[in-house]
Amino acid sequence: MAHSGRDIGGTKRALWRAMSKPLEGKVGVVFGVANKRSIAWGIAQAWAQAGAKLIFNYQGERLKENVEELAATFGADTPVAPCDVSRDEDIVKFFDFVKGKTSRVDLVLHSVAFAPKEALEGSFLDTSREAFRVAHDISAYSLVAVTRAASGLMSGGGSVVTMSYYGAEKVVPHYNVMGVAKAALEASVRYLAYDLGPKKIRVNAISAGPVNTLAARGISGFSAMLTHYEQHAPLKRNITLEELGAMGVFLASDGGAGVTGQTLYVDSGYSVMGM
Ligand code: NAD
Ligand code: 0WE
Repeated sequence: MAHSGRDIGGTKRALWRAMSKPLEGKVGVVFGVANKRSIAWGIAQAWAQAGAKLIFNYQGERLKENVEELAATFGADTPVAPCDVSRDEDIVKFFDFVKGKTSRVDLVLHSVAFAPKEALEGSFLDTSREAFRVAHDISAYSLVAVTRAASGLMSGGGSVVTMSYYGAEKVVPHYNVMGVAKAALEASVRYLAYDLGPKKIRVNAISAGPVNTLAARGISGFSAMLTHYEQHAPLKRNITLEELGAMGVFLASDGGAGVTGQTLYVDSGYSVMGM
């Protein structure tokens, strides 16, 4: 009786731990924190809360202090290193740094996008060859490059999560070449899922409703978009970083074990509307 009582206690504790810390023992690499409003920061906080140890990139010296300060909230020893994803040599150096900190990676968050500002202003028809190239390089190809580099360290399988937006499948005025790049990103998610499935590495995208971040703030008419979602989305409100974090934890954990190649919407239901 005393013996079985101890066993049940141990089983209960293990169950409680699995439920409250679903990412305990996992190591994650996070790309795309610029500041505390970044979607990457929202998902990183949820991953850390769920028990994961994290390693962060920052894009350039301008963002170094920001990211170091945020990362340090998970402990002063949280690794942070530079990586501009448009540079192959940066990606090699960054993953050499990662290898110095951990022998295995389980999770990757890719929360990076960029198009030259002028490409998000006029009409899509006027997109230059260079703006098209840059948008696709940084916003879509970088997922392939980062996933390939990380997959060498994902010996126990894992989960790769990237961020998309509805402009990938429907026309959102002024999203322009970013919409085309997000379509390439979502297709890349499917092909990567096929290639990496045999290694038990899952690859998925979260398609987020509008969030007031650095990348969004520069966009003229962005606050009108937030209001539009409040009026027209089924939930009649905008989404939160916490809700993106919760979806990030689901995809990273065993809850998402059968899910790969997908684009999952965290958009207050906006994308189901026909009018
Ligand atoms: P953000 O500005 O906080 O994050 C964008 C990040 O991309 C920054 O950290 C920036 O440093 C990084 N980045 C850009 N070029 C880079 C490069 N060459 N190398 C390395 N990093 C680079 O804005 P965010 O809104 O959090 O954007 C994150 C992701 O979420 C993007 O993929 C964006 O398209 C997507 N998204 C945003 C919204 C929104 O409304 N904010 C909605 C849906 C999807
Ligand atoms: O993916 C994005 C934005 C990504 C982005 C933002 C910028 C602003 C600064 C990419 N490149 C740049 N380049 C810059 O110079 N979103 C989903 C947010 C967003 O951007 C829009 C949107 C929405 C939503 C642009 C036009 C219309 C809607």
